[in-house]
Amino acid sequence: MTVKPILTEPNKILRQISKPVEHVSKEEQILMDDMLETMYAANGIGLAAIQIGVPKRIIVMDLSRNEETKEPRYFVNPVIQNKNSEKATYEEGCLSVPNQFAEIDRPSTCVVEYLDYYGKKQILNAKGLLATCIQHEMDHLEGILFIDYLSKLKKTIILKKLSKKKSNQIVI
Ligand code: K1U
Ligand code: ZN
Repeated sequence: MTVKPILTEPNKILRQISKPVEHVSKEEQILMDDMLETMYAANGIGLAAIQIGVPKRIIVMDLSRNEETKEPRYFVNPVIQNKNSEKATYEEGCLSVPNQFAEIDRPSTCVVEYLDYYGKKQILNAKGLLATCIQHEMDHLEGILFIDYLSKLKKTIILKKLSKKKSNQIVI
């Protein structure tokens, strides 16, 4: 398993719409293993393939945040079947928007249909942080970041900070 570099905003690749996976093969399983390793190394709870530059509709998550009792979850071609009209607010972060956090409203529960690590169809009834995280990750598949839900002013401030940080990182 390989830890891959995570793309950060601003980056056009993060704005791509990811493509459905035709068949869950060894290639996709290796990708999911690498994504999980990358997510753990960055102390995240979720990661979409596009965040490591691969435009496939694949997400990994682990909300356990416990070294001993890992609970990895794999989602291939996830589709939301049902969303609650009631909203829940969480302070969200994103490994592609480093060190920035904001309260975002999303449907409080959702039902997601997807293929698992072995290509088997599954249905998830999600609530709480699980519902927030899967919706955040599914946004990545559409090229959407949580900062897109903020006011224009807040988004501009964050993007300026991230651009400045990137230009300071360039070594000549
Ligand atoms: O980059 C990502 O998409 C992963 C992201 C997932 C996420 C966190 C919180 C709410 C929605 C989606 C992260 O893992 S951010 C870093 C993190 O570990 C974290 C931040 C806030 C709460 C819990 C974890
Ligand atoms: Zn994210």
